[in-house]
Amino acid sequence: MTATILPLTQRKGWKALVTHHRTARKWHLRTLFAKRPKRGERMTAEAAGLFLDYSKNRVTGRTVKLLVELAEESGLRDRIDAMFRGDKINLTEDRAVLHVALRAPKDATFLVDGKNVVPEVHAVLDKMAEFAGRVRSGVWTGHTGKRIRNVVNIGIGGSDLGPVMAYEALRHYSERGMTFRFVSNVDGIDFVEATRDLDPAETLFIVSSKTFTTLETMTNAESARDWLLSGLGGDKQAVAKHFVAVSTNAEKVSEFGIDTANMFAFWDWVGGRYSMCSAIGLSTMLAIGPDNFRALLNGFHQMDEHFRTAPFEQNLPVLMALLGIWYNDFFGAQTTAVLPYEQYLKRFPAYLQQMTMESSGKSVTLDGMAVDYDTGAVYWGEPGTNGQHSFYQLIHQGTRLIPCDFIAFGQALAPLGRHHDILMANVFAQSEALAFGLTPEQVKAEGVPDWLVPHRVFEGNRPSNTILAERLTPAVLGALVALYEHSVFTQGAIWNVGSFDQWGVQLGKVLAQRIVPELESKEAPALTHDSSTNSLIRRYRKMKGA
Ligand code: G6Q
Repeated sequence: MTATILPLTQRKGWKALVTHHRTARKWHLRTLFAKRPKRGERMTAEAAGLFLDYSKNRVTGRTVKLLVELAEESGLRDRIDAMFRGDKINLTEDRAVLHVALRAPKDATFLVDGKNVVPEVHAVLDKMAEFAGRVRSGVWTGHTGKRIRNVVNIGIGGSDLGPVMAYEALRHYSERGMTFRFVSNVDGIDFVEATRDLDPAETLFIVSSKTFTTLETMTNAESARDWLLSGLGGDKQAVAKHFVAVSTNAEKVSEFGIDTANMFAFWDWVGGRYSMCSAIGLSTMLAIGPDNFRALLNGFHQMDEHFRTAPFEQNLPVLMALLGIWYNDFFGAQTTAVLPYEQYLKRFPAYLQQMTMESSGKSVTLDGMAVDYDTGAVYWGEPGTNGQHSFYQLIHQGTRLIPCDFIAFGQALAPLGRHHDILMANVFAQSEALAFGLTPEQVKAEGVPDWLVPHRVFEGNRPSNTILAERLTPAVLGALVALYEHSVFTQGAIWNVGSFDQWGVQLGKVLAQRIVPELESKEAPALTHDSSTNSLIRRYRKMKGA
């Protein structure tokens, strides 16, 4: 499929962009807007409840055309079709990549090895809904007959970040009579703090792990079992009423002591960081209820369909991906800031960090050749307006180019006096200031003394996207997450990197397992690491009195 596609920097579209960039880098957004007064109305696109204004980017219609041509030449259309067809596009793990099947309607067909997986997806969703209904209504009780009031999700990485983000984002829709906590870190503090005020008799643990072998998760799950049993008098039967599992590994689940009847399955064609629509979303469903969870899936599906069918020049994920490539590969931008003006989205940047950086943090192509261009940008961000009083200074006046994604909503979920207008005024003011800045003449006209002028000048020309939606609903959250998922996919297709493996994560899993016995052994172990690691291990053993 990729055989006929040239290496990126040899593609016609790439070369055309290199030439185009020689002129484009001299443009200023002030001039671009002055020349095309309707730019702000025209450079927009809309889908699945999201409105994208990309006019404050250092591009013209021609730039977008060239970028789209690059996408076409890079075989993006074929890649999209291959993903939706269930081809094993995760080459290094020989797996299909079908998170889109997790949010497909019942009558859809998605084939993995010739088998339609949609019925299984819906069977699990129905099982989750039935379970969530029983817990939320109090029919499912704990070992002592008490109602479940606390849910603790134990998982890490892809088995944690989606659930935490979605819970925080959709808190407005959540069952307020229940408490939701998320334990991920192997640092015992995470577990201790999450459970210190909970009554074991009212607590349900969801052990979420695709492999059910992840050291952090299994360590936390074991501590949870001890905590529960010591709180409930040691009767092992209690585990069945207080533990459920979300996993692809039934054998390990039952080895742990969880009845596989209380296991919610998913499949190897669901990548960890793309799994929040699978049973990994069980805590989300418990919090917001099955109907809202289905609305969330439907929002994802709307964006999936848009991505699959819309022409590239109107395709939100494709446009955002191409703009990212423009700054990353041609302007040398190293990072992208994601700035939600919505407190409920406070964990969204952290969630995106995994999705983008684990997927695009690659330096060889799918054929194993070293890339000679930059791949994944560093993603980071904080909710507005807090960031404005901290790191925005560097975005406005620093030496680095930091493209920003502003995310905001027309209506507040909890309207309070003038708050929302003030919040929104800040979003618009920031993107305006970043784009247009303040010239020395404008600063002088304010009566600023000459010596102070350079400090008060804002060069402007700092690009941003603004994403607006009516209201943060479950469906809009789904569309927003899918927007970034497909944007990452598009960039991966153009960079020709494997967006769906994570060997870097795998390495960490193996290395720590090797050192654990060296820290725990009674006898001083024979250490064969480098001199730094050896002496750190010795120092630690001394500190803990070993
Ligand atoms: C995600 C990664 C990684 C994974 C965690 C947890 O794409 O693969 O973050 O989700 O390492 O793995 P388990 O779900 O197997 O515990």
